[in-house]
Amino acid sequence: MLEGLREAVRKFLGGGSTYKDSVEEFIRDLQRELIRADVNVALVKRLSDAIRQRALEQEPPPGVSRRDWFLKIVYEELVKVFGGEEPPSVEPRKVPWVILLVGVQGSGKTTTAGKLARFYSARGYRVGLVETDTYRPGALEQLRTLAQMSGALFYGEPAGRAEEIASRGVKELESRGAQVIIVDTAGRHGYGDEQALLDEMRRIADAVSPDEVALVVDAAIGQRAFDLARRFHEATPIGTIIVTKLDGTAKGGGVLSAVAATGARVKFVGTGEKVDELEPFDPQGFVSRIMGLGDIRSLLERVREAEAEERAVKVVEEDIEKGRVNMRTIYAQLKSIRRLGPLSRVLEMLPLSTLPVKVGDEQVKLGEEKINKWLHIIESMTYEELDDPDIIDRSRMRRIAVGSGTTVNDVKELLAYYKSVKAVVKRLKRDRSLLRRFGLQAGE
Ligand SMILES: Nc1nc2c(ncn2[C@@H]2O[C@H](COP(=O)(O)OP(=O)(O)OP(=O)(O)O)[C@@H](O)[C@H]2O)c(=O)[nH]1
Ligand SMILES: [Mg+2]
Repeated sequence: MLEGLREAVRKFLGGGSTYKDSVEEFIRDLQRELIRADVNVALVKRLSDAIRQRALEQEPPPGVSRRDWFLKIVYEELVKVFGGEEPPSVEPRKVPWVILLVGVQGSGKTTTAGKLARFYSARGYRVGLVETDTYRPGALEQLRTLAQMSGALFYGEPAGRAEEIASRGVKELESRGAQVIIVDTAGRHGYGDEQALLDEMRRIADAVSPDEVALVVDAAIGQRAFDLARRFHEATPIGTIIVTKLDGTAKGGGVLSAVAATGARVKFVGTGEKVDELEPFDPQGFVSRIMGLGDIRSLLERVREAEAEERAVKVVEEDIEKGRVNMRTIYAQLKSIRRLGPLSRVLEMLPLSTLPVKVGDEQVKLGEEKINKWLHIIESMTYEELDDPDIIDRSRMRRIAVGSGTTVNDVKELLAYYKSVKAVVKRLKRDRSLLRRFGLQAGE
């Protein structure tokens, strides 16, 4: 599903045509892939517009290429389409946690009941399964076998009213200590229409007051899942959605985006017939996978680091402007020097790091090694010391040196550097013309 997206990402990162042309080409590839996966056309249009607009309006932080920045935007917009940032919680919030599985015939309810039993058993819960389907011959035995395979408790009756079986089943399993109880329902009825199914579902829900109603949807129905989920939701508020058979269709993108568009959450996806082929659905993981996991992970990491640096640089700038320098300022400054290297924009803006600093007779050169050592030293300081380094006396120096695996002399050297920076900043603050010359004035 959406296999072509990975190729489009690779092509885009590879360069070739101009940035603008590449963006348009990528958006076309993306649209084609999404529509092939049965994602709703209006949704695809909205997504493309959002991506294009952000790509035009937002500038990458320093150190991030425009292509990386663009793909980060694509990633974020796709995550929104497929369900948002938060992976859904699969943990029961009370005991017993009763899950009612509903869905049309053949969607995979009974199979999923078995998979859920296996999933929760593996997490250490005592699980119970209830079969209420008396229409489908063999349903009882199908689920009993699945229960045995995962060591779950089982309750079922060969005939009777579904809501009464459900009610007796939940009570019985609860008394036997089940912590997660999964109620399977029929997809096929004597009357054979959807209304009969929805009515029965409502009666069962009234009888057992489930903590979660999970709609089981076959991925092959694609974007039609939108209307299906809505109809079920009107009958009984659907808590979550489980998409099955994602392994067997190209329409996975359609079903996942359609479900997200209803506001419901996809909690699990089924990826095969076997009892362990069920996984919690994580929109971020899903989007990373379709875009090419390795590429996207490292790209997002690069952008995140650059953004953190940009914030650090802002802190330094603000502190300098206000004439307020403490060890946190030094830390932020050292970090930005280390990451961006001497030729970066940051250093041009920060006269401090280019000023020769005298400590005793030796001139301090801020080499990579020294910066790392100093960062360790600062990390060993208390909040009090960070805010007011002047309180660091001989005994505090010893403690900090031990804590950071350095020597008292190293700590002294850093403190001397701090004092010289502070002095420079004071001087800069006094001399506003100098400040202006270095472009550090607010608003410039
Ligand atoms: N490939 C694949 N097949 C699945 C998956 N989940 C279920 N199936 C298959 O789908 C078919 C129907 O599954 P059931 O669990 O019996 O469906 P149901 O919703 O209980 O059906 P009714 O009780 O008749 O409404 C079976 O052949 C399952 O093996 C899945 O995630 N992947
Ligand atoms: Mg069934």
